[in-house]
Amino acid sequence: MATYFERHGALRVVGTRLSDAAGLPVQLRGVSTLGLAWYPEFVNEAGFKTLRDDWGANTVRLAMYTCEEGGYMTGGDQAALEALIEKGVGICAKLGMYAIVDWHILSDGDPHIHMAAAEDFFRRMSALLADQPHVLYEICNEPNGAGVTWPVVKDYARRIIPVIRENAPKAVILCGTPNWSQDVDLAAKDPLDGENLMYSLHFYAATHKEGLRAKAERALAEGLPVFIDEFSICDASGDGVIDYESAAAWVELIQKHGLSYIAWSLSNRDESAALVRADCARTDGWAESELTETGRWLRGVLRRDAGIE
Ligand code: IDC
Repeated sequence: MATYFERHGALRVVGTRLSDAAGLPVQLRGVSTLGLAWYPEFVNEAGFKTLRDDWGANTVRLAMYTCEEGGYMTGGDQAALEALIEKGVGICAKLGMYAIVDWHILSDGDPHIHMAAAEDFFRRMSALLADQPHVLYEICNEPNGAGVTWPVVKDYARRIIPVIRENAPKAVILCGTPNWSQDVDLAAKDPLDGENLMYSLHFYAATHKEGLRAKAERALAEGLPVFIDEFSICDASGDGVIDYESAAAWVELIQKHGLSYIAWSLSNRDESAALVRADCARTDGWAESELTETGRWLRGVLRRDAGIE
């Protein structure tokens, strides 16, 4: 069977929708790694193949923390991290999946803090991956903090996007939004200029409910292309109880608008958001019983959307 990439090829943005070369809407569905520095072993071909064939995923997000422990700017081995991204992107190419290169800011709430490093990173990564049309670039995971307003994020984006465009003029670029990538309504009032740009919306279903869904609806109604490049169904700490009712309401919104969605996280960390059980050491070929509650829920949603069974 043709892979999702074989069927759709290079992507572009048409109106609010992510679309393929022929202009038909596509929906990227998949998982995000946890910090690449922490769980490098999950970037492996057999594991991604399980995600593709058994779960029905068509995309993997490669999350590289900038400032958490062992991050790119906080003592991490930069060459090793970049090699891991290149490895993940290569596996996705081989399997016909899409790959998202994520500059995962978090405690560094203002993306300007490491602006020069971000420029350098995206210049080199986009040069390295220039001829790989399955790659999307996510330029700042979750801007946050007092003063990190949409104009501030927009200023950062206006500096980084041209750097990527020099090498990958048509690649889809995902831009974070203020307040941990929740304030898509602010971006909708004042979007960036340029093509093939989408805006991040992140939710954790037990914390984020009607209020955030309403924001998403407003942004979409105003024509903003929204991409859910991170979410889970527990609370915003990545842990705590799962809220299945809120999760179902989010799935409804996702399906209503054909939004792309990427779940946090491909790891066996002992927390609710992890997809693999903490007592399972496998990095591929997981049995259902080796998945967490979140993992089993996600697999079900992905399989249904992929038309498996
Ligand atoms: C969390 C991880 C957790 C880790 C922490 C670091 O799940 O294991 O210790 O980061 O501070 C986000 C972030 C994402 C968070 C996640 C859960 O993008 O990095 O991961 N989350 O808190 N935004 C909302 C929730």
